[in-house]
Amino acid sequence: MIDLYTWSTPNGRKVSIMLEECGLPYRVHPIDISKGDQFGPDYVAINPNSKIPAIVDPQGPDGRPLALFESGAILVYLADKTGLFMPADAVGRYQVLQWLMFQMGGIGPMFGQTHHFRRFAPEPVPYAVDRYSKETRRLYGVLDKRLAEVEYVAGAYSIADMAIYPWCQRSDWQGVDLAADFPSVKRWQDAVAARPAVARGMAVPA
Ligand SMILES: N[C@@H](CCC(=O)N[C@@H](CS)C(=O)NCC(=O)O)C(=O)O
Repeated sequence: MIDLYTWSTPNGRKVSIMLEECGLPYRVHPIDISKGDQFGPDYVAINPNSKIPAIVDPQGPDGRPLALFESGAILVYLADKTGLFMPADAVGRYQVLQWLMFQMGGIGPMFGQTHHFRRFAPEPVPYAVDRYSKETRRLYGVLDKRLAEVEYVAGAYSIADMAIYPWCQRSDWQGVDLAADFPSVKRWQDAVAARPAVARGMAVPA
């Protein structure tokens, strides 16, 4: 059984969505990042970067336990392990990886900064709010254009959708009205939300 170390954030939920979609048995270990659990020595031994999520698969590719951190790497690993949510053909695989990297290098860090400066910064920093809010809207624009052309970000439903979706669930934190401003993202968001495995994954940790 896979051990999942996670918390109730978009990066954690990407992985619980994928585990639910694949039907892989897993055990949840909540790492309360508001209390500093990510810095405990037992967790640092699994993820030296002290961030959630991480997994330990007792049955790694060589039959030995494998510990993995970085949510994008975990999603690729689970897709390779199961043969699910990643196309077998090379072009399709690179399309998925492209949009996964768009999330990992763009949406995740930029939306994360928007959340920080709009909600959690101890003092108002108008320059940062403006900078990250603008970049968030720009990224939504790229996504909206893409989703006006295809049903899911890489064509068929894949780990790229699972990576992006939890970040879009916090559009209110970003000051973004998806229905009004990014209708194709909203259409896609509703389609992803309707998947029972996504609803279960978004509820982890309980
Ligand atoms: N690139 C990493 C980012 C992970 C990350 O930033 N996790 C946040 C929660 S969403 C975290 O653990 N924060 C705790 C901290 O910064 O101390 C990934 O995708 O796994």
